[in-house]
Amino acid sequence: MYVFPKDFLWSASTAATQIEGGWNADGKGESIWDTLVHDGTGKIAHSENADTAIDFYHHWREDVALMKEIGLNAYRFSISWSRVLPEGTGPVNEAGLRFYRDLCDELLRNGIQPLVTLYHWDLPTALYRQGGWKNPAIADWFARYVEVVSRALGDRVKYWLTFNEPQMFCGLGLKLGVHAPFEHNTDADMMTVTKNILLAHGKAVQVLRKNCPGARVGLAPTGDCCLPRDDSPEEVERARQRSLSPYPNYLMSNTWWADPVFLGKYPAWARERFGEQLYPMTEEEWALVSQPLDFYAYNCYQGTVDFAADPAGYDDYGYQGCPKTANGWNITPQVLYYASKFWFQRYGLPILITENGCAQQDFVMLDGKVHDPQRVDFLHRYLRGLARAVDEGVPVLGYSYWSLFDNFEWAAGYDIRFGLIHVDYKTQQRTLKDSALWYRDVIAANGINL
Ligand code: GBH
Repeated sequence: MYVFPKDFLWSASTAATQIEGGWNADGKGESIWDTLVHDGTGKIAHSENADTAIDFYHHWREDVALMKEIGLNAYRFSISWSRVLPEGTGPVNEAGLRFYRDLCDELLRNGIQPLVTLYHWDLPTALYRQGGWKNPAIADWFARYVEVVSRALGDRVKYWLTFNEPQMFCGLGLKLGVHAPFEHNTDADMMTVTKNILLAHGKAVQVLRKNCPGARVGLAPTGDCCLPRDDSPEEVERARQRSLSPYPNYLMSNTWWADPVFLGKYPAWARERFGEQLYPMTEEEWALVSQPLDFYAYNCYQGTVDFAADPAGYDDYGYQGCPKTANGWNITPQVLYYASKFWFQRYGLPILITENGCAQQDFVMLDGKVHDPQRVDFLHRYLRGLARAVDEGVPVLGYSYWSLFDNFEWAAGYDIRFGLIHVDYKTQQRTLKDSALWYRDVIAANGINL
């Protein structure tokens, strides 16, 4: 029997580009996930795009009713910068702001806390054309955007996340060329980008503290958590050290981002590795970047495990026969336990799991239902992993399943389904999967039945 805190946030997550559609509705400007998909720069599976996605822009009322049916007491979503500021800077699109205001009101009426992500990868194209994250002006562009959003929503939203996974939009988007803007930049450029993102985060936190007194502010990083081969203290320590190292590469690591933000300094390995090449920072800049935050959020999918006796041989391959999700990710339920422990130990803040979930090959069956026992089992095991951390005294504020809906899975298009709610993309028909009903029972019991 597990005891979760009384006010535990039981949530599910989405992101604007992946669900909204309405890519040019009511004055919305374009983002790089519109422009660079339309013009063929990005290679998306089956040449799909996010133009309509699950058309949340027109279905949000019925979709909030589904959240209520599941019993969520929180819902994580992101704001589309170019819906609010079509050119990224300049004039405000009131219709865009109204959409998010109405959504928040509907959530609150249903007892659902909005958890707002300010940037989930959809950079306005107008800013991309001016250099995007490489242009030092972007910290002020972002601060202005956050000013506009927080003035409009500050009285409704308590939980704010500045960035979703700098690891991924830098690593996949600006270094490996897999995500928009599909670029392969040099390490020198990535130093500038890193600094610009850190400063943008810092300025955004300042704006949020000013406009939303009482707000709880963080960001939502990801990064590999390495698992020990057994529970011995030596093994656990080795896995912890590995999780703090520049693995699998520096941009995608945990500490490249978290040490500056939460500790106000470069990770030790970065000095050794980059020396004078490191982005320069003044005392004032460190203070701006590392303002106190209220929690350590974490997007968590799989732990990395050993595949060989070689202690340096960590890999995401797992081990022979390791259970996998439909897109080949390892099923490693203890990762929520170890990650919560490791991050709490290092950064000393309560943990908020902002993403965790699995892809399966779901479809509506002959009986009209979507039976997804694999996802139910995945959720059950992972939540037990999290509960173990709670039992050992790690403060955990909440858990947000990725994703509430099947949706546009970036470069993988629509083949991959992560949702608790199945979406038929031809009809936009929603169907609660068995896992949604199972999650409803867990929420109703506050996890005591896990
Ligand atoms: C999240 O990123 C995104 O925030 C969300 O928008 C997206 O839809 C969701 O994932 C599902 O993809 O790449 O095989 O080496 C997750 C990022 C994915 C980073 C797993 C680490 C390791 C597995 N993480 N990845 S692999």
